[in-house]
Amino acid sequence: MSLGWDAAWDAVRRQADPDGAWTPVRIAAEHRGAYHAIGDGGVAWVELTGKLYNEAADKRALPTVGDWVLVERWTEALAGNGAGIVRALLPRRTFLVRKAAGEAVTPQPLAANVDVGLVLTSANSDLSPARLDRYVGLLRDGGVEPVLVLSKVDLVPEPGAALAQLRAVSGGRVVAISSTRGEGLDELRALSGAGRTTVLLGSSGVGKSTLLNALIGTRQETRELRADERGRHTTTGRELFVAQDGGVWIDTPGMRELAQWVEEDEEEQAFDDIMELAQRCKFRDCHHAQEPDCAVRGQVDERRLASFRKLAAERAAGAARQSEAQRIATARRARKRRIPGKDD
Ligand SMILES: Nc1nc2c(ncn2[C@@H]2O[C@H](COP(=O)(O)OP(=O)(O)OP(=O)(O)O)[C@@H](O)[C@H]2O)c(=O)[nH]1
Ligand SMILES: [Mg+2]
Ligand SMILES: [Zn+2]
Repeated sequence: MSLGWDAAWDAVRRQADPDGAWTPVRIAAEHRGAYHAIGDGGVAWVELTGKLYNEAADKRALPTVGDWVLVERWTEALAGNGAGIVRALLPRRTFLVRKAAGEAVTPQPLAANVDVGLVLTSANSDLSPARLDRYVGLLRDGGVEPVLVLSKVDLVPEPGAALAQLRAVSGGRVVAISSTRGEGLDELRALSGAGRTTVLLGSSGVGKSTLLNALIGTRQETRELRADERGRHTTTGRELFVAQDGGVWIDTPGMRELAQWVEEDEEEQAFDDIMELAQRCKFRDCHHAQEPDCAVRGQVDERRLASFRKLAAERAAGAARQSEAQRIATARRARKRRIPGKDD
């Protein structure tokens, strides 16, 4: 097993489990209350104890994709004999959390222990610097260096101008790729590679899963898009994959989980200027109303600001409704998708 495990992780593990009674495994996918974990011997179900679950103040205290956890009954779980039991969550080296853009929505963990963050934007659609900037911010806040990727360059005659725009956003590395032609993939493989963990981020339809398929040949569902269509959601959950070369990759669903950011792309673009100004507000959750050191108030038309506030409020309410609906749907699915062997 490598999956990114190294001597430093071993030291952390010995602190949490001096007797070495538990097995370190990595969370590969989340299903409310239960997880797929990957470790020595393969993939199996693991579960939290009620105690761990109840003691968690919010989702950040619970395992998420990419986390290292110590489990009991791993061998049994591998044999399909119930789920392994998560006894400890090892401290994260890096941690990506979606913070609510304006309103008080609880923080949503995206991935843990990521080394490289690829932010994709496709060459054949409008580039939103404000949106890219938010991904870059999310990665940097989590301790991860962003790499901006211009995808589908096979669809445009000249990507030069778009690449220059991307460089202006991050000041970091920018890579042009075509998954269909295989261009730029070696550069991405060189960034990732054995023991490193790379997360793919970006709006729905930019080609994250297609890239992953091209890189590691995992069968990730992709969807054919009509030429004029903006992306629709295909990938439905975050999931961790291991490449032949030992590199670890985390695919994410475009904007479904990040609903509050860009569910309504068009609407948001109408407020790009406000979003950009808002980055200089003193408070991250500034409502641009009475807050001190607001960079927006007074800079834009008051009526536009009012509709922006309205949109932000609607979106917060929508996100709350959606997460409740999601909770119910996932609980239902989890009940159906019983852990093999557990209840038989
Ligand atoms: N021409 C061309 N099409 C591509 C390329 N990469 C992806 N596509 C197409 O773009 C569409 C969307 O690709 P996906 O990989 O499903 O996009 P995604 O980012 O995973 O989308 P979500 O899972 O919804 O977040 C598919 O029809 C792909 O075939 C590319 O390099 N060139
Ligand atoms: Mg996908
Ligand atoms: Zn403000």
